[in-house]
Amino acid sequence: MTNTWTDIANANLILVMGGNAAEAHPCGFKWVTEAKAHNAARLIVIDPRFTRTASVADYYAPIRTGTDIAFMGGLINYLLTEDKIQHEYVRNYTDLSFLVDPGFTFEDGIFSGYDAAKRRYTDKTTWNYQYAADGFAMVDPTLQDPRCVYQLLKQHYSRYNLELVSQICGMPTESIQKIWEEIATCSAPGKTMTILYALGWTQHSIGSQIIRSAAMVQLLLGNVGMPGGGVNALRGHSNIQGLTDLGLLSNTLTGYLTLPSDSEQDYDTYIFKRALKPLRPGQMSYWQNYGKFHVSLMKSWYGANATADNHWGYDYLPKIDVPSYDILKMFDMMGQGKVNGYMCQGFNPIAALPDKNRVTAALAKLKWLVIMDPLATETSEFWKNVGPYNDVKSADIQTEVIRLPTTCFAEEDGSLVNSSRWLQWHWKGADGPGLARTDIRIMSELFLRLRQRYQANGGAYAEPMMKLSWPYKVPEEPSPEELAREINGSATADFTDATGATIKAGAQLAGFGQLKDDGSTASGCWIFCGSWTEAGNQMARRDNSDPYGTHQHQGWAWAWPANRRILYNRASCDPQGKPWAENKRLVWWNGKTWAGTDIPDYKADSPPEAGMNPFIMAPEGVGRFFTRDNMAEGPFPEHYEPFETPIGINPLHPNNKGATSNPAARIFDSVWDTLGVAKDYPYAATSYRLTEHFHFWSKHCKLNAITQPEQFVEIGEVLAKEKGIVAGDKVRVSSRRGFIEAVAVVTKRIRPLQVNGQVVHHIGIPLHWGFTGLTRHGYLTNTLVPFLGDGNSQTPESKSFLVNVEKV
Ligand SMILES: Nc1nc2c(c(=O)[nH]1)N[C@H]1C(S)=C(S)[C@@H](COP(=O)(O)OP(=O)(O)OC[C@H]3O[C@@H](n4cnc5c(=O)[nH]c(N)nc54)[C@H](O)[C@@H]3O)O[C@H]1N2
Ligand SMILES: Nc1nc2c(c(=O)[nH]1)N[C@H]1C(S)=C(S)[C@@H](COP(=O)(O)OP(=O)(O)OC[C@H]3O[C@@H](n4cnc5c(=O)[nH]c(N)nc54)[C@H](O)[C@@H]3O)O[C@H]1N2
Ligand SMILES: [Mo]
Repeated sequence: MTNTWTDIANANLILVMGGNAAEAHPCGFKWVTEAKAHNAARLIVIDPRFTRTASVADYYAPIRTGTDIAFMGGLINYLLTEDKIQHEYVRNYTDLSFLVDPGFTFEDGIFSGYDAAKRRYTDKTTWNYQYAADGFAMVDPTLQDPRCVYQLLKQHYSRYNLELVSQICGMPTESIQKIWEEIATCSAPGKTMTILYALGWTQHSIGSQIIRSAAMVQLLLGNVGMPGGGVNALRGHSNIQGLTDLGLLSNTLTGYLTLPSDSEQDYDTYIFKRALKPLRPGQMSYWQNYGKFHVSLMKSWYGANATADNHWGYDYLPKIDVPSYDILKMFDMMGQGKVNGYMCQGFNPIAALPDKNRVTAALAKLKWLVIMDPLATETSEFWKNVGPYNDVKSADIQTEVIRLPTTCFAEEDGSLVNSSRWLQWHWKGADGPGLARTDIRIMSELFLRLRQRYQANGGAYAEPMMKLSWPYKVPEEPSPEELAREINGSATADFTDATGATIKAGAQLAGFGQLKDDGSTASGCWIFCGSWTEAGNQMARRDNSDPYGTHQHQGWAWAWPANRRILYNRASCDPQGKPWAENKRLVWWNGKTWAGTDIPDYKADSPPEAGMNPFIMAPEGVGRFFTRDNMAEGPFPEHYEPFETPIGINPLHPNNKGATSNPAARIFDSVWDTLGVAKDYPYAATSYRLTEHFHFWSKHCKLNAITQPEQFVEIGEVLAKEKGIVAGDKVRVSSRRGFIEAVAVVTKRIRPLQVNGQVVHHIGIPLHWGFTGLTRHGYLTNTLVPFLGDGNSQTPESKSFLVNVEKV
């Protein structure tokens, strides 16, 4: 989230689109209720299904899955043509005036630099600004130059008119018009809209670009950095925010530092690129400090073994030979027999990943599979024949499965990072049962034993193992407190910080501003620096007072970065440092320093005249409409159809020339043959969760199993009638990849949509059942989903695929 849960109470308009917060985030949703009750806020919900969130909305409109860019692109067009933008904000705080490279083009849905054979943009050099001789990007403050971002943006979205958006989205023009008008009112400085989204946006082959299109709308309205504004990802698992923060993706290090690639064997090359060196004149971006964060990380991991002479242990870091080893890539390799063993920790891939049969076949190629989980999951029994629910030939599967039972979060102390970036300490409720051990214990013992073997037998490159610092009181089980203190970081030598204070060796650091690149500081994750200081464990704070009445609650837990609750909050005031509106005060320049009810996202003593820009993580210092080369599929979001499209064409290119689906999505060669077409599978399916279950594990819990005991699918009344299906019938839902059978729930909540001259029906498929646990056995929903994903995040397209439905 750019903002925080509690800040939703400050919104005037709440757009829930691409999520179902009332069911998937019921606790956080109370801040929506709060905004409605005490701020007269209005709630708009856009979802293919009339959800529980929709049931309390002021306005609801249906949308065809996978078409949100068309809606947002149309909205951008509307805001520009109706002149409903926050002028001063966009002029000062965004890239609208920047001039773009003359070679940058866009034709038939494809930007310049595309290599059709490789299915990706191999040349992104034109996705850039024009630079003057002095090194600055060229700008045209009048916004008239045909190469300025404003003109290119206008041109790009001029195609997205009301009629066409309605044709693509299947949303009536009156609904679209009404929602656009209402959203446009939030361009007034005293009014803000917040956008809440989750998987209804991410789980598409164009997911990342849907989210960008929302960010663009919020920039046009001047709603980023504002109380009650922002683009807010409601995250999933209780600590999934912590997972990405701590660098558990295959290509990242902690705090969004990145792993070197194969071509970066040289340390200086690695640091220079990331610290944006050589710096352009006037260049911003806090990433200039990359070296300090990285050296401190290496000191944290390798202690005295990380020295200036060995480039802080740079050679100990793996160098990655592909862009990433994401789960799609790993399971594709596994399917090709290129993976011997797999450690599966707190993850149930045959239930969670797309195309269950493909995933099962991949697991069957492993020599060994280790499952670390409190429960006996479907993945740990993937080899077992469970009738129609897991129809495998056990005798053909030779994979050795080893289970290591773990405790769960309630059986240990520790911290969880929520969607608001709050690190909240929690305390153990009970000891784990039986032989269950904490994940920390299992991983530590594994490490110690591996190291012993390296010690005894040597190995190809033993240093990264042998040199790792392991300073814990009980080496077999470091305590959560020790780890949390280490992640915050401490001084490794006496030094004087920027404020002139002397920091003694061994002292806990107060914040990432103290980090150094000379080896005198260690910090396991720079953005967490400040969470466990000399003043103690900040994550354990539970002061919920709100002294300014602004819903920022600075004393509740600790938010990264620097306990700041709203990111880019400098943008909440005008260039002179005065809040855009009295009722939206957040931070301001008080004549001497930046102050406010949140921690200013800014150098405290840099006066407005100094002209520092608010988007401090970008080299330009401004919000970007034109992302340059950061995205896989281009600088502007463009609507592409789901890979399995119910209408067969992209209505933006009715002559069928150009791109139908995302030309830069993640799709492997062997997957094309597993895709279905509308002739055989006419219905648009989407999968989702229910309040009563958590993925695939709450079915092991009796009370949850009682509340939702049996697998069902949702079918609209009109389609049900056409198919002769009545509520309670058993139906078979099939895709090109397999089928499931479930009870039909016939509902008014899913309506047929008029799309591009035809009727599109949606089928709703909850995802919680399987062949283990206490509910009735069911089929894994992911039997149906295609094995492909977004080109940036590699998130599978679980929200838009094609199925057929028949009564059994
Ligand atoms: N009770 C419960 N809560 C949970 C979870 C759980 O399993 N159970 N899981 C947690 C996790 S890990 C996550 S990631 C979150 C997910 O949170 P959500 O994303 O809110 O959950 P989903 O149920 O997957 O809902 C997505 C909604 O998006 C809609 N949708 C589908 N396609 C589209 C589309 O193209 N456009 C639009 N506008 N909407 C679309 C669906 O109809 C559905 O209502 O929930 C978390 N919370
Ligand atoms: N079709 C379709 N597929 C989807 C989705 C969808 O909407 N549609 N949603 C996707 C999303 S957003 C998600 S997050 C995934 C969820 O996919 P998974 O994360 O694989 O699903 P969970 O059932 O939550 O599995 C988590 C496992 O962690 C175990 N666990 C709990 N606590 C601990 C612990 O402390 N230590 C260890 N080692 N294990 C623990 C649980 O027992 C459980 O088995 O599914 C994805 N798949
Ligand atoms: Mo998730």
